[in-house]
Amino acid sequence: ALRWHSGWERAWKSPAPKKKYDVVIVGAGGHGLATAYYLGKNHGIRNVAVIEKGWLGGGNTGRNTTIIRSNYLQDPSAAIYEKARSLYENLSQDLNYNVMFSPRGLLMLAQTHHEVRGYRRTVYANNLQGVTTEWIEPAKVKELVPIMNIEGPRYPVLGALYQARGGTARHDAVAWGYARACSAMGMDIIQQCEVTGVRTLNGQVQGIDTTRGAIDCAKLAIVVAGHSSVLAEMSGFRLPIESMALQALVSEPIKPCMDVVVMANTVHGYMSQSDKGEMVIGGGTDGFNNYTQRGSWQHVEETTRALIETFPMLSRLKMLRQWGGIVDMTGDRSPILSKTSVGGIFVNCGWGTGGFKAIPGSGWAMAELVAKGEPGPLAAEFGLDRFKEGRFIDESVAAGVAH
Ligand code: FAD
Ligand code: PYC
Repeated sequence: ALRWHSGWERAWKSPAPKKKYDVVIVGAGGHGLATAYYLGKNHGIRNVAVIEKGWLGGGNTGRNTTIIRSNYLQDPSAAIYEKARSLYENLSQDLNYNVMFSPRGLLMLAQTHHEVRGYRRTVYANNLQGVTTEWIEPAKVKELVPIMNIEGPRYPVLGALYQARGGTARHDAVAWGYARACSAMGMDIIQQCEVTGVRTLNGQVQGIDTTRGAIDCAKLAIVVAGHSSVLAEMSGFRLPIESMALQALVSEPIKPCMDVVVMANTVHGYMSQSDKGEMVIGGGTDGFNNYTQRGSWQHVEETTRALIETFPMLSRLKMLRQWGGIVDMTGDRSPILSKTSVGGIFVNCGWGTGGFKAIPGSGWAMAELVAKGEPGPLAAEFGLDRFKEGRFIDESVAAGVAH
């Protein structure tokens, strides 16, 4: 039967770069591709190239643990993450590509009294922000996750912050779906093309140098996550970003045993079950800055040890593989969507350990910023000026991942 599997049309074209574009986006991760998509869809700007040094989706977009939620504390965060979550609800239909959005429910466990107070506060904030979350008691947690030990003894489960329409999506499909839609709009997605320099004249962007030649552009969007500081340096400014590896691992596949996503931020680990049956597990970032896209033994041990009291079944599971991605951390754990000191250059970065869930909302807001030259309501609070003004959007608790 497989002999018919030939001559398939490519999902996206692989053109040679043109000499000039209205907008060049560096980075074909989810955020870069979503920015391109909403530039075309919402603003009619289609003379766009997305430049990628590797393969599209090969950065953090293809390395994350696919958790989607919008249970943040501060108003600007709740707005952009909830916009993203609500776009995820219909993304498969919008892109005509199955991104396997699975709003299976997400729990953030409270395992200290401090966390109980913190998450109750988040529920109140979310209710005011129009984000549907609720506080649930231990018995309800046990009902939702029968395999969980809620008794302790070290870290009993005291309740949880529950978002019923949080969940997961297939990370590659999100990148592929956006890429196919961008290509269909006539945009150029250029892979295996590294940006090596940014050309400016009198404080205005002129274009980029790449391993496939020079490309001119009227506007440049830098959307490269862990390499944001590198691109900023090429452009002649600095960013308040630190890069470090975040790791994850999966177990051997087992029969369905947990149909929600669980984050246990005090012991520090989180877990969901993939459609293939693997337990998808992650912990905190590496404790030092680095550009290492790989896993390490220490993390396998630390993360499984952290989760084992709450999930005793983990003690008998074999781990199958592990990996890492380079995440871009800001001091307040909130993203940057901003103009820069160079005319025509915009940055979208700082999503750190939590940007997969934000992809549609971030792309929507970034497209508006690039198209109009000024941020719209979703991006307005996330400018670089907040670091000078001390106007931080502190999400170090909601980020949920130790750093
Ligand atoms: P990327 O997908 O990294 O894309 C940036 C692209 O830029 C890369 O493809 C890179 O090759 C390219 N690039 C870099 N330099 C250049 C250059 N010079 N020239 C051309 N191209 C260049 N978030 C969640 O919301 N939920 C989760 O469960 C979650 N889990 C995570 C687990 C792990 C292990 C990791 C690593 C991250 C996790 N995240 C999670 C975070 C999330 O993955 C990222 O915030 C998000 O994917 C960032 O997307 P991006 O498009 O900005 O970056
Ligand atoms: O942001 O929800 C998140 C997350 C979970 C695991 C890594 N990031």
